[in-house]
Amino acid sequence: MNRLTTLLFDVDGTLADTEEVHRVSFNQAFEQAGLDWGWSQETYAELLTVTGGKERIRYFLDTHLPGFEAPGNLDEFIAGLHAAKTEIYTGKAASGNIPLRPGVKRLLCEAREAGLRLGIATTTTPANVTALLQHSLAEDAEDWFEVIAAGNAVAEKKPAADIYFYAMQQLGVTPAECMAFEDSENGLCSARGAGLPTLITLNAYTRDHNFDGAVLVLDQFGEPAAPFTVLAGDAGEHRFVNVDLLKELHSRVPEHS
Ligand code: XBP
Ligand code: MG
Repeated sequence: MNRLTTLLFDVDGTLADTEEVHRVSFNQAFEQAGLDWGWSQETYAELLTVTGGKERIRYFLDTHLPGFEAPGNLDEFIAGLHAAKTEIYTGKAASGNIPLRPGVKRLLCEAREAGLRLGIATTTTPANVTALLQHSLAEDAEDWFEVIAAGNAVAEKKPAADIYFYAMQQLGVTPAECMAFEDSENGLCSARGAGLPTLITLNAYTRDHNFDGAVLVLDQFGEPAAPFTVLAGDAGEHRFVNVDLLKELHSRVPEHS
């Protein structure tokens, strides 16, 4: 059995409940551009099936505004909107007002103390990761992760497995020594596609997703005084995610899986 050496974390929805902040940032960027496209939570839940902000805007136009005529080149128009949205989002993250989800900071600190390697595998724009880590985790938090695989680092975004393959290649590790942490069906599909055992912490936007194939599905990582709820899988006597639980889950993973 391979030893667990590396933890690979998704960002949006996993480290922090960020999608509401993304949604509001998209809407503010549309308003700034004089567009009345305001995305409701219901619309955004549908659009979240497409990962990547630029791809999501394009999907919105294709499915909701097929007759839209961009002023000039459509790709450039979308890229401009997305850059404005990223500016707004990173400004919000820099305010420190995006809290990490319960147990995230505790688990990351425990993992570092236990000598586990940390990486990030996310679809979001790198600037968003920097702003969240620096202002919600620690000023030097980017240094906690040996690789931050984000956004356009790969050709195909989640649910394709590219971002996880890229992160493992940068780390020089095999899937058998890793565990992935995700919040969505696209994220699970990506991590499983790269052969990674995956722990899910769902959220309001992903509650109804299909998490078949996850090693454990929880409502959150939990804290000693605020235990998690197990929605699928077996956490034994554990009441919050810690390194011992991760090593126990990892030991159960068949070699070939
Ligand atoms: C979530 C995404 C991102 C964010 C928006 O990424 O799919 O597109 O919703 O960020 P993950 P951008 O769950 O993999 O962290 O606008 O920068 O894409
Ligand atoms: Mg996510």
